[in-house]
Amino acid sequence: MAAPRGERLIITLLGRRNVGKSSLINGVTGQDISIVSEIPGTTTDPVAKHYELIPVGPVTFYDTAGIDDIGELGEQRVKATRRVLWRSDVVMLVLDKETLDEPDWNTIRELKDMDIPFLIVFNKSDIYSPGKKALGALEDKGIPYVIVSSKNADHIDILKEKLIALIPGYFKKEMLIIGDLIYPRDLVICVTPIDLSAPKGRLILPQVQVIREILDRNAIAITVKEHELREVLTRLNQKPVLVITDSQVVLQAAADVPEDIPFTTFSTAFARYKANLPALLEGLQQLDQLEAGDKVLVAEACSHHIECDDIGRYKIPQWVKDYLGKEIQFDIASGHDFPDNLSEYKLVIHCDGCMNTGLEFKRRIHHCQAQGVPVTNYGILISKTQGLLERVIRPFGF
Ligand SMILES: Nc1nc2c(ncn2[C@@H]2O[C@H](COP(=O)(O)OP(=O)(O)OP(=O)(O)O)[C@@H](O)[C@H]2O)c(=O)[nH]1
Ligand SMILES: [Mg+2]
Repeated sequence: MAAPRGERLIITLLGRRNVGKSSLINGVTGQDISIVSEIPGTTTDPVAKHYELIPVGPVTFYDTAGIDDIGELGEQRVKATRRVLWRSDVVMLVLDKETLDEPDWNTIRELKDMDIPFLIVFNKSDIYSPGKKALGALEDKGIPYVIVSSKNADHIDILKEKLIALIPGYFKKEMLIIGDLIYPRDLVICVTPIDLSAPKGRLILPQVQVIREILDRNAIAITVKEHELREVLTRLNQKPVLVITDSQVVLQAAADVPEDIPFTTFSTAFARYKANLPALLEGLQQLDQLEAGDKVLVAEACSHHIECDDIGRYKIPQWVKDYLGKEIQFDIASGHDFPDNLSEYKLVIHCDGCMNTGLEFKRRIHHCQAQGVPVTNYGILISKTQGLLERVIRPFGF
């Protein structure tokens, strides 16, 4: 079964033109996916290849255009490569020469700044050997490297091992969404509104993941729409250990759940699981400081979810205006285009990141913090505007 996009590890091959990025993707996956040629600049657009990396699971390899591409088109290609970089969980920086020069060190610095784990791959070992000085410098800095030949399939197995060693804990399922709050046979109620903006014929990914986690814990998941919540609570002969609701109906759901039953929202749970809940709570404090005319950026991780579109464009601005009683200016950033320069914004309100891997969400938080711009997310902001923030963060010990 295909893994949901938000759960796929993204591994990107980065490097100058002609170093053998495409050959390596073909070598690692054992398939001829990317076109290989001796002409520099063969790969123009990022190419995604889904692959089952044992024992990690489903991953996506991204082949990219050379980062030294030139001319107007070249510049656009480099930009496209950068966009992929933002979403990458792990990077393989491919080189095909003995020494590391200034541009290589700049790329290394950039990857470090972006907090992306990376591996240096010296490719084409059949025709040269990386110099002692270069290897010594990498060792001194604790940067992992591997020496391979995609042509002869030399050391591709070692490359895979080193790659797996870099994979963040998040993907190794070391973290839980709500599983740490529940025990076997516990009852958990999930409140999932089905309105016009809900996707046809299915639940959204965070809801599915939570239900799965409840079942994995041998607990009992009851899924209801907000209208049935009150009735279900009266029909149960046991108190649920948690009620978790979609943020959009948090006000209505909270009114139906007695105060002594732990109550939260999917997005609060996901902010803790995937992002950085303390940082998002800190960013949220800025809401009360906003003045009329201030600019706020609403950022969506994906551009194709009608349900998110509606929340970001209409509901969030309205809730904020109602809460503050002030006219605030809203800009929208959608998909993988997250602005480099955030200086004009007083606050960034990010979507809950269901399609983002944890790292991309964290990286964006980091990016906002580096520029001194407070950042928060949809779900906890909505809870605050409805006066329910304290209640939804309480189950997590805040
Ligand atoms: N000798 C040798 N040649 C290699 C090796 N890997 C790739 N090549 C050759 O290097 C050239 C470039 O390979 P590609 O895989 O197209 O390189 P790329 O980095 O994807 O290049 P662009 O898409 O143009 O940026 C081709 O002629 C390959 O056959 C290797 O391990 N050894
Ligand atoms: Mg290529």
